[in-house]
Amino acid sequence: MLTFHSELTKRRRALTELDGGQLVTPYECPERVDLVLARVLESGLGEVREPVEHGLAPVLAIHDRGYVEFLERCWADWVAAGRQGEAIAWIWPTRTMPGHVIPQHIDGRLGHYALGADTSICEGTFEAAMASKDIALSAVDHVLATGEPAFGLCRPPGHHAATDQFGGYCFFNNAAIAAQRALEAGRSRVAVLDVDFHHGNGTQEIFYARDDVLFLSLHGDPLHCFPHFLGHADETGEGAGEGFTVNYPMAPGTGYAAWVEALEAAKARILEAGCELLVVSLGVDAFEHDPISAFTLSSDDFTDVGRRLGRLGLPTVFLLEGGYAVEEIGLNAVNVLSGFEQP
Ligand code: OKP
Ligand code: ZN
Repeated sequence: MLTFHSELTKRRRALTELDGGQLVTPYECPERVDLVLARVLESGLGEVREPVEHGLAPVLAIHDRGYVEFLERCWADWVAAGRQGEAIAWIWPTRTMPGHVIPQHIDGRLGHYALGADTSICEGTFEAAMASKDIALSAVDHVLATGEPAFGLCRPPGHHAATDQFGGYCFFNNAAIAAQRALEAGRSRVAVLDVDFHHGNGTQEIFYARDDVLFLSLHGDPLHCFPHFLGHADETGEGAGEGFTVNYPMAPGTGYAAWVEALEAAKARILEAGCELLVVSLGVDAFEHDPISAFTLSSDDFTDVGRRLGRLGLPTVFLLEGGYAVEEIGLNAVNVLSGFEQP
C-alpha cells in the first residue's frame, strides 16, 4: 500500500512536556516519523509519496475558525508576551468558573483552547499540524480514487483534538478531517475505528450527534487512563448520533485475548451500520513496552490486528496516532499494515 509522508511534520520539535510534575522531553517526538518511515522502506510495503497541500477549508469543515486562528498565532503571541519557555496552558475555565467570553490575553486564550497541560506549543507546531492533515487528506483521497488502502504517516497525531481544543499531543483531528472528506466525496457513512491506547475524545466529540460517522474506540479505561474525562461505555452518542459512538474501555493490564474480542465486536458494528469506508486511528501504544500506556499487545499481535481489519473488506485508510516505544514503533505500525495486506 502507499504511504504518505512529509518532512514538514518534523517542524514541531517541542522541548517540554509537563509529565508527573516535571518538564520532560516530549514522548511525541519527530524521530517517530523517521523510524516508521525506515520500517516502511525496509519492509517493502510500497511506494512513499508526498502529500498534496489542501489548504484550510477541510480543517474548517471540522474545527472552529477561532481555534484555528489561535493555533496559527499562538507562538508569535507567546513570544510577543516576552515568554522564555514553550507555551503551556495553566489556567482553565472550570465547573465553578466556566467563563463566557474568550479572553484576549495569551494565558487565557491558551486555557480556553487547551484540554490539558501536557502539550506545549512551540515554533513550527502549526506548520507540522498542517502537514499532518495534508497527509491524512492525501491518503484518504487515494483510497477514494482507487479503492486501495493507504497509510498516512501523520504527526502530530489528531484523535484528542476536538472542535476547538488541542491536547494529548494533538492539534488537528486528522481522522475526523479524513472522514469528512470521504462524506463530501459521496460516501454515505464512514467508520472511524480508534485502536490507539488512549480514548479518541476529540473524534468522539466532533461526531457525537451525527449518524454519518460511526466512531468506535478501544482504549484504557478513563477511570485510570488519559484523557480521564471521556470514553466510558455509557457514552453512545446523542440525538441522531445515538448508537453511533461505541466505546470499549478496558482495564490497565488488558492483553490481546480480551482486546481482540472488543475488536471483533467493533468490526461487527461497522458491518451492521453499513459503513462504506474505514478510517483507522492507528496508534500502536497498546504495545506491551509502551512507556505511557498499559496494555500488553506484542509486535506479532499487531500483525494479527491488521489481518483481522483486512477481513472487513472495506476501503481503508490508516492514520498514525500514538506509539511511544520508539524502538518498536516502526515494526508495530508496519506489522498492522502488512497484516492487512495478507488476510
Ligand atoms: C496521545 B495519543 C503526561 C501524560 C499524559 C498524554 C498522553 C497523550 C497520548 N505527560 N500525556 O493518544 O497517543
Ligand atoms: Zn495514545
